Amino acid sequence: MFTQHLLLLAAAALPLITAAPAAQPSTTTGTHASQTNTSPRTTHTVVAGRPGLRFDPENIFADPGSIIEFHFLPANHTVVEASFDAPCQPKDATSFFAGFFPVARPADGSAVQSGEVFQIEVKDDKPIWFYCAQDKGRHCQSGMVGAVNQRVDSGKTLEVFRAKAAGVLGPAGVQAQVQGGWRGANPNPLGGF
Ligand SMILES: [Cu+2]
Repeated sequence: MFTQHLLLLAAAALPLITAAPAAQPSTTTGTHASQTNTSPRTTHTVVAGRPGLRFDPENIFADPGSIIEFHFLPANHTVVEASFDAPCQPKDATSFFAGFFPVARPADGSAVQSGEVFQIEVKDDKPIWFYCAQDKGRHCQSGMVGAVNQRVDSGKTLEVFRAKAAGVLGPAGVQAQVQGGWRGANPNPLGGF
């Protein structure tokens, strides 16, 4: 009886001991006040630029409150939020934009990634569409696009989005500044390798 009581106490204390630290707080204004809570968050790592002109994974399912953390491989990728109907342009003035991440490709072929990452918070269960806006090589039009929480039964799927992107004639668009997320030191330099 006494042992059982102790176990219950231990179990009750456990979440306090093992709670993971919250994601890095955003330095942008506005929407990240909820990050001051202490609940653990799931972080989904997405690598830009592997394999080839792709995000990996490019089709993410993430609960509201979780974090998508973008890592950047050579050569000079970015990530921007689009609308489903216009794949290579920012969705609107508030769409997230990570800025560019120039990373030199080592001569010996070893794996490297940017010393910085970009994090966004998944605020609800609505689909999020994104693309790489690097115009040298036309990354968006070449298929460097991705989705968070696509609805596979809606007709608005990643494959349809990619096909729309392939038909974009003009250059891909960016925002005037990094916004809509947190850009900072890479907390997991081997993430995605
Ligand atoms: Cu790219």
